[in-house]
Amino acid sequence: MTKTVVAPRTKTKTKTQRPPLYKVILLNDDYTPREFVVLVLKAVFRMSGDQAYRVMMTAHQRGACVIAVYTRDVAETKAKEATELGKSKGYPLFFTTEPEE
Ligand code: TYC
Repeated sequence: MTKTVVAPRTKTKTKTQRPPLYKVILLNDDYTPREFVVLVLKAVFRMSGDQAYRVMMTAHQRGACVIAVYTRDVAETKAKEATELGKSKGYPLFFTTEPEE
């Protein structure tokens, strides 16, 4: 009887591990001036004036708006930084984070 020799698989498949992403969400409130929200979006999230205005208006009309997705650390730091900017002026402006499905 002849034996069939099967060569072992030698190729390794490398799977890139990507970190889970988190959404930063802007919440509407009745007190923060629109221009201030735009200013914060431009400063913290590096948006253009146009982008920032549209995001602000979406939150204003719908109650909330997803701004961007980042790794957990970056999302939490930016949300905190932006919320603190509002707080420093006495505004209730609030940014939160949520894991992306
Ligand atoms: N609703 C605020 C106003 O009428 C403006 C505003 C928009 C505040 C979006 C927060 O996330 C916000 N002055």
